[in-house]
Amino acid sequence: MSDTPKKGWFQRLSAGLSRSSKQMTEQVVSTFVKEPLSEEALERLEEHLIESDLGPAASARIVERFRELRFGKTSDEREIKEALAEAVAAELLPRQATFDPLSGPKPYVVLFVGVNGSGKTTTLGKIASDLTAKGAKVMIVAGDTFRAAAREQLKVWAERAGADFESRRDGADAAGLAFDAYAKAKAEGYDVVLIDTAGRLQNKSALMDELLKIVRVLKKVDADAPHETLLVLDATVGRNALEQEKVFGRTAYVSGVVMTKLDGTARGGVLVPVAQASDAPIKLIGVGEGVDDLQPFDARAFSRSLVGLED
Ligand SMILES: Nc1nc2c(ncn2[C@@H]2O[C@H](COP(=O)(O)OP(=O)(O)O)[C@@H](O)[C@H]2O)c(=O)[nH]1
Ligand SMILES: [Mg+2]
Repeated sequence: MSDTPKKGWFQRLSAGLSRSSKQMTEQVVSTFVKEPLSEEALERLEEHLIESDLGPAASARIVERFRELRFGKTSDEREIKEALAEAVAAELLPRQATFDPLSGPKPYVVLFVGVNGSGKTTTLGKIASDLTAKGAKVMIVAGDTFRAAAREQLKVWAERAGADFESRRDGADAAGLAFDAYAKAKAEGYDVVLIDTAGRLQNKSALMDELLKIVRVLKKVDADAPHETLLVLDATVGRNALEQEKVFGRTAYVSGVVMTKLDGTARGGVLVPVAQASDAPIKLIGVGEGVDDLQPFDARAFSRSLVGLED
């Protein structure tokens, strides 16, 4: 992930966020060019921020900050975008953190949680490939035991990454599998254990019980495990991602958020209210389905790209 050349990944992020940035800045920016700040234009900016899923609270603060940065100035398009990017970055900088499974205890256990379709398995697969490329000994655990297709999809990622794969038959107890796999990983000197989970939200309490049971049995092996619980959220669902954060954030001991599908969505702005609603910081972003399309979250770069600025 972090080994990808910076320019390449920024371009991918920008290409991905171009629909968000168009929606947010195209009309708005032109109303500020060569004009002193007017209340009307500021109001329009606030509306566009809210329409871009940034939410009312963050949008109001961004507009206030933008007003301070721009006060008394007439500017060109670039300066306006710079001021807007700075205002968005001020919201996000305190909500950024790094994911570094190779600097913690071994084996470092990472649990992936989130609703079906959010990108858990894909994110896990990308991380596995990145870690094995760095020479780490990686075990992947198919904790989504309900669907054979889910297991197969994960197995393909494991093979591609050159990671070992632990699974059980349909409907097996996910916690039992997680416990045995972790014990084995410990005995056999693995660096990282990546545990996929089911995401059926039709029965919220059953899902949460299952996740908590997995956490409980992992703690029997090591009280500090799981060392990371990543909540995977899909940006394309817009403000629904906030609801999902509420459901999982409250019960699942989330330590980091991954925002996926920031490529090609007009709703990338939702990362801002999610970052602020969540107790856990944003750690990674997904900008495509490919193995290189997972990136460390960089608040400043994200903000620049969101308003349509280049690196
Ligand atoms: N465009 C895009 N698609 C993604 C991204 N992450 C995951 N996906 C796709 O989203 C779909 C659901 O992902 P999956 O990992 O199976 O979700 P899960 O049900 O949470 O395990 C798959 O088709 C993935 O290829 C991303 O960052 N960008
Ligand atoms: Mg899955």
